[in-house]
Amino acid sequence: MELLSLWLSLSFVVLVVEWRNETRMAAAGYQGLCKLVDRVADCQRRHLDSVPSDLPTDSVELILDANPIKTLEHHSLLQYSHLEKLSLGNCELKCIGRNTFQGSSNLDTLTLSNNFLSVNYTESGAALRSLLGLRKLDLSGNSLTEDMVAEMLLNLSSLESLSLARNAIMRLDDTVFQSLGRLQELDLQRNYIFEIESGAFDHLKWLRRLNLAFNHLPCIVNFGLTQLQVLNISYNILEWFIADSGDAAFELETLDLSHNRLLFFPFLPQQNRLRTLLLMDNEMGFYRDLYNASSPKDMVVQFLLSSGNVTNVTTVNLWEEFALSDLSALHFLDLSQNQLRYLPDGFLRNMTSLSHLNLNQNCLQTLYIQEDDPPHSLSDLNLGQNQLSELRVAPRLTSFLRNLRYFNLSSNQLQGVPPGLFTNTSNITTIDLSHNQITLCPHSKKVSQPACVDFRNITSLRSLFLENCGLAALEERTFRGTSLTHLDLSGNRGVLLRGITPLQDIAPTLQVLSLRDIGLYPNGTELDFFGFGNLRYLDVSTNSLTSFPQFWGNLELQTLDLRRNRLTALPQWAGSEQLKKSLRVLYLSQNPYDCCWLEGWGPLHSLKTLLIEDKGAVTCNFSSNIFRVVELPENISQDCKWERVDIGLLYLVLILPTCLTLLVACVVIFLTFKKPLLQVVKSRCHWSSIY
Ligand SMILES: *[C@@H]1O[C@H](CO)[C@@H](O)[C@H](O)[C@H]1NC(C)=O
Ligand SMILES: *[C@@H]1O[C@H](CO)[C@@H](O)[C@H](O)[C@H]1NC(C)=O
Ligand SMILES: *[C@@H]1O[C@H](CO)[C@@H](O)[C@H](O)[C@H]1NC(C)=O
Ligand SMILES: *[C@@H]1O[C@H](CO)[C@@H](O)[C@H](O)[C@H]1NC(C)=O
Ligand SMILES: *[C@@H]1O[C@H](CO)[C@@H](O)[C@H](O)[C@H]1NC(C)=O
Ligand SMILES: *[C@@H]1O[C@H](CO)[C@@H](O)[C@H](O)[C@H]1NC(C)=O
Ligand SMILES: *[C@@H]1O[C@H](CO)[C@@H](O)[C@H](O)[C@H]1NC(C)=O
Ligand SMILES: *[C@@H]1O[C@H](CO)[C@@H](O)[C@H](O)[C@H]1NC(C)=O
Ligand SMILES: *[C@@H]1O[C@H](CO)[C@@H](O)[C@H](O)[C@H]1NC(C)=O
Ligand SMILES: *[C@@H]1O[C@H](CO)[C@@H](O)[C@H](O)[C@H]1NC(C)=O
Ligand SMILES: *[C@@H]1O[C@H](CO)[C@@H](O)[C@H](O)[C@H]1NC(C)=O
Ligand SMILES: CC(=O)N[C@H]1CO[C@H](CO)[C@@H](O)[C@@H]1O
Repeated sequence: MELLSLWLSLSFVVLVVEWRNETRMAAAGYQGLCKLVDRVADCQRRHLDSVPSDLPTDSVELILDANPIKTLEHHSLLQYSHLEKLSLGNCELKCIGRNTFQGSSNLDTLTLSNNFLSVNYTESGAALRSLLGLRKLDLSGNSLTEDMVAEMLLNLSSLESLSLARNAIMRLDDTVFQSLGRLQELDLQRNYIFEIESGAFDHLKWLRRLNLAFNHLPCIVNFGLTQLQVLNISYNILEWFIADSGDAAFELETLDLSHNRLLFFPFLPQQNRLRTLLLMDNEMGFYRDLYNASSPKDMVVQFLLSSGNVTNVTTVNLWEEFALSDLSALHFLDLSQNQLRYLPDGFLRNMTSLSHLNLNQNCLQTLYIQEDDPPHSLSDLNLGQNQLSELRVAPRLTSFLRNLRYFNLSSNQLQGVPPGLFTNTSNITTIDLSHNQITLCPHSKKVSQPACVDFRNITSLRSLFLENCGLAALEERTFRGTSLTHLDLSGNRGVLLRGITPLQDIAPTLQVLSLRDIGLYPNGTELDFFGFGNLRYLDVSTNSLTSFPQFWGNLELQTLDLRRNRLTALPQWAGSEQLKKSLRVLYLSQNPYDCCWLEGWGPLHSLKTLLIEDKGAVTCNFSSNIFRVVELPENISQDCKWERVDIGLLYLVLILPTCLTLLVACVVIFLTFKKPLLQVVKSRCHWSSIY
């Protein structure tokens, strides 16, 4: 018995091996143009004008992209009856013969993107109709109109995923997709759709993902696709988005309405599962403050929807509708680049799962932080580029913002932040206060400065951005108790007036340091980076350094930015072997280098590990001309040599004639004035007229 089973299993192994190697043999025997891997024939870009007939007949996937196959003939695929995937993208395909797929009953995925199937869509459509098991079809980029699409999609009832992106569809009526009862994913982006008739998607009972991005839709009214999970209508010209006002439960999880012209917060389904709501780059605002709260009747908009002789009226209350929808599942809300001047009272309160809130680039003027508003779940809050002049916190609020990790307040008009704003933010890692006027709290507690900011002891803080904050010279211990890795102090002139010691507390952890335009001394002596063992990126551009800073200690910089200083000579790397080894990227341009002081260029340039990012822009001066260092004429360095070696001689040559002339002149003058004397002497001594 055991013997029998052993024999059986052995023969099974042999059989399997033989079967497996049969296919390999077929592949091994193949000598054609294509690449064969595991029953996949890859024939991309082989200049084929028809489907090769010498491929293994049991191939399951055929990739024929980018070949000039203008028509697919009836017989082309006959022998490949195992085919499951066929890709014919970018093939200049104009026509698929109607019987082409008759033997391809296993075909599951068909890619026909970027062809010319609009030329003979009747014939090609008839061909598709024989694919009874097709699940995935890509017809993107074929210049198809809605009528062509309607015909080509007839009876493709097995389709689950369809791409019609980049075609010429303008309207959708209720016949186009009527046979696609199993469709789950539909991509219609980059067409010219300006109208969708009601009922166009009614047959698509299983549709989960719909992409209508980059079309010309002016509004969505009575949106009722309850089963949809992802809807993308970004980059249209939507002014309204109004969901069915009934209380049907919507499955919608992701709604992308960004880059439209919405004037109001969208009227969302009351019951939904929205997790992601993207409303970036619209023209939204809240308008309640323009009206008297006592007269809510003024805030009603009525929509007249007419279809034939039937006219429906939809009445929308601009404030209440928003309030009614349940957004308790919302995680991600992007309201950036809109016209929000304020957030309505309690706007965020019921978004109890909200973790990311982006209000960047709006017109917010004040923000009032109250109990549960914003919700505790918030971890990323971006309020950058608003007009915030005041940030208020409800009194005795202690536990707010406790999950906050990222807080961006850059480019506002803040003069300070509420005292203790950061005391409870125990998870915060990133704070951006750039482009606000702030004051750092002084050490002595006696001086009371209510609006000052204190970063000390925020142990979780890693990245701090304080560009252009009008900071005075840092005191010592300003960052004590933090483990900052990124620090930006750029644009605060004189912030390191007392040297770099205020940064000593964070020296061991600091990795990225920006000291752009802070008025560093010309000689850069205060840049003593001893102990900054982890510093990898240093920006000292836009200062007045006249010589390459001496970096002491074992600094292992990888990126160094020296642009816009007053350097006249290139770095010589003396005493910084370490730097030479570690440095990967260097910026040098916009310095007044002297063309005769470029000895450093050769060695720098030849360092294989170093990239001089702005190499082409490095210039130098020679006798008031400006040259690009990379294309410095040979004669200039000659001139420099000559100039430097013979400089003494030059002076001598220049000065000697002058001196000689002067000397002669002196002698002449002397002799001229002394002549009478000589004569006197002569006359007195005329008795001894020896000559
Ligand atoms: C489409 O192809 C069929 C079959 O090849 C042909 O009879 C018909 O004339 C073609 N139509 C056009 C518009 O090219
Ligand atoms: C579509 O399929 C139905 C039956 O399933 C058939 O009656 C009809 O003729 C088909 N239409 C086309 C255009 O093939
Ligand atoms: C919506 O479509 C646009 C264009 O393809 C894309 O950039 C964006 O990421 C999509 N949105 C979502 C949420 O996937
Ligand atoms: C709002 O109501 C107050 C009194 O309640 C009134 O004085 C004021 O004029 C009203 N403003 C507008 C714009 O109607
Ligand atoms: C008008 O409303 C009725 C009932 O709510 C609805 O069946 C019909 O489809 C609507 N018509 C339009 C054009 O929205
Ligand atoms: C609309 O017009 C059709 C005929 O065109 C008529 O039968 C129907 O009763 C009309 N409906 C209404 C609501 O007037
Ligand atoms: C927030 O939710 C509570 C109860 O969950 C509800 O009573 C209240 O009306 C909601 N507020 C808003 C603004 O939706
Ligand atoms: C903060 O937002 C501004 C735009 O408002 C952006 O430029 C900056 O990179 C953001 N800061 C951080 C740390 O992401
Ligand atoms: C915030 O920190 C607390 C402990 O300090 C931790 O329990 C919680 O998970 C953190 N939250 C996030 C979002 O990291
Ligand atoms: C920071 O914490 C240390 C010890 O935990 C404490 O001694 C010091 O007073 C704190 N400093 C500030 C400014 O809170
Ligand atoms: C560097 O410049 C500053 C101010 O110009 C000066 O006080 C300091 O003595 C200079 N240090 C050296 C070493 O030249
Ligand atoms: C399992 C097995 O025997 N595989 C063999 C199939 O044939 C190739 C050569 O064509 C061998 O390398 C494999 O070991």
